[in-house]
Order: sequence, then structure tokens, then C-alpha cells
Amino acid sequence: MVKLLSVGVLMVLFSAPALAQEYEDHDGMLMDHGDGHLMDMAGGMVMGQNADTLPGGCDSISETKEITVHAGHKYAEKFPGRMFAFDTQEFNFKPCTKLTVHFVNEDNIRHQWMMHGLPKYLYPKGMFHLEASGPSKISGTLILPPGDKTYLVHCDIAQHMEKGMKAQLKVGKGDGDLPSIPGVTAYVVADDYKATLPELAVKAEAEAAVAVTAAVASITSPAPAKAIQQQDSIISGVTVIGLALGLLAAPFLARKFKGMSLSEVVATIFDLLRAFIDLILKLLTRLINLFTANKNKILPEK
Ligand SMILES: [Cu+2]
Repeated sequence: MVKLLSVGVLMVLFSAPALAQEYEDHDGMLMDHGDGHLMDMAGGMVMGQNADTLPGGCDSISETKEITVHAGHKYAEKFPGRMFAFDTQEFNFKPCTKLTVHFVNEDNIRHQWMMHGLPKYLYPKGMFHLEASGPSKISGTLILPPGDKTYLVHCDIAQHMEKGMKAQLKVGKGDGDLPSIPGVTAYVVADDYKATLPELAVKAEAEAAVAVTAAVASITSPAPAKAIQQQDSIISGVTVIGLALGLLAAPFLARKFKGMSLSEVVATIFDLLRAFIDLILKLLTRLINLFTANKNKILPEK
């Protein structure tokens, strides 16, 4: 009997941690770093906390609202191809609402509820941001600005938004819909399961042709802001021209190389290449001089 009892006591003792609350509650552990920035040692963070300063254009707080948002892999299951999601994809509030968000992360990784586009004089970098590491809960409060506007809410951890953790918050009527909100708006980059491989190959070829045309066009484009891009384009343009010339010259070269030893052939090829590169460099220098000269003339003369 004593044995049975002690086994029972031991079982209760060992199972206690497992029965304990599954989610860590950060709200009681946060340290205020000032400027609406609160943090704790367990990976919980609030940025842009503002419970008492009215945004410009708000005469008073119109409503006080409280929401709980869950985040995790399991909320993405209903969205094919997505990995992470919030349990709510669209929020709507009256302008000047005082909003408290309780953010519950249900995954064993870090997630955020990050809102963008807020007035920067009130919210650092225009953001209100809740962050929770591992299964945990964190809460923060902000006062929404006046006016009809749609705000982006997402998780900023690399690839989490692209994989589905994206929502929109409309103040008033909002000002449109954001793309790629799971279940709300169409994906910007949608997978196409219909196309067959040959079709994709044709599509890729067409795209490559367009890219080459653009590259050639950018060689002659004098836009100075595109200087770096232009350099890349020149290289790819020259490569394409070189390949074309090489193909055209192949029969001629074959005749020229007849009866030569391998080393002679290699030496001749290098000679021809050097001459060709010299020519291209000279042309480029002339081209650049032409542009600089033109620009000097465009400048007002006094
Ligand atoms: Cu995330």
C-alpha cells in the first residue's frame, strides 16, 4: 500500500510540469525600455506600444477593442501550398480605435504580428510589432490612426510572409486589398500545375529572348542611374554577340585551321580573341566618350 502510494505521489510529481500551462505568458514579465519598446528574457517583445497618445486627427478614442490572434503552422493547413498563417486574415476597425492585440504563437519557432504604415511620428519606423518565441502569448496596445487605410500585418521572419503569414487590417473602409492574403486575395506568384514541360521550355525561351533584347537596348540607353545594371547588360550583350559571331565564323575557321597542329590552332584562337576584345574595348571607350561628351554639351553653358 505504501509502495502504491509513493508511486502515485511520484507520478503526480513528474507529470506536474507536463500538465503545467503549455503557453508561456509574457505579459507579466515584460521590461519597459521606453518609447513603447518592451522586452523580456524569453524572446517576447512589443514595439510601438501606445496606449495613451492620440494620433493627429483623432479627437478621442472612438472604440476600445481587444482581439486574440493565433499564429502557427496548423492555421496554414487550409491554404494549399502555405506553411504558416494567422488564424485571422482580415481585421477591420473604426478609425481612432484603441486596440489591444493578444498574440498567441503556437509553433516552436519565432513568429510576429507586425503592422506597417503607421504614422512615424508616433510609431517608430511606422510599426507596431508583437513578437513571441516558441509557444507563448504576448500582448500590446496601440491607437489606430484616423482615415480609411489598409495596413499590412505580417510575420517578418524570413519567408514566413511568403509562406502565408500575412493579413490586412482595414481602418474605416480601408483603401483597397493587399495581394497574396491567404483566402482573401489572389497570390502574386501563383503556381501553375497545368503547364507541361515543353510549354514551360518555350515560355522560358521567350523570356530569355526578351531579356536579351532588353540587354541590347540598355547598352544604348544613356541613363546614368542604371550604370551598374548597364555594365552587366553589356557583358551579357557582348557574350551573345560573341557567340553569334563564333557560330558564323566556324566554317571559315575550320578552313583556316586545316593542316595546323593543336598548339598552333590554340594560339591562333587566342590571337583572334585578343583582337576581338581589343576591338570591343575600343568601341566601348568611344561609346562612353560619346555619351560623356553629349552630357557636357547638354549642361547649360555660361
Ligand atoms: Cu513567423
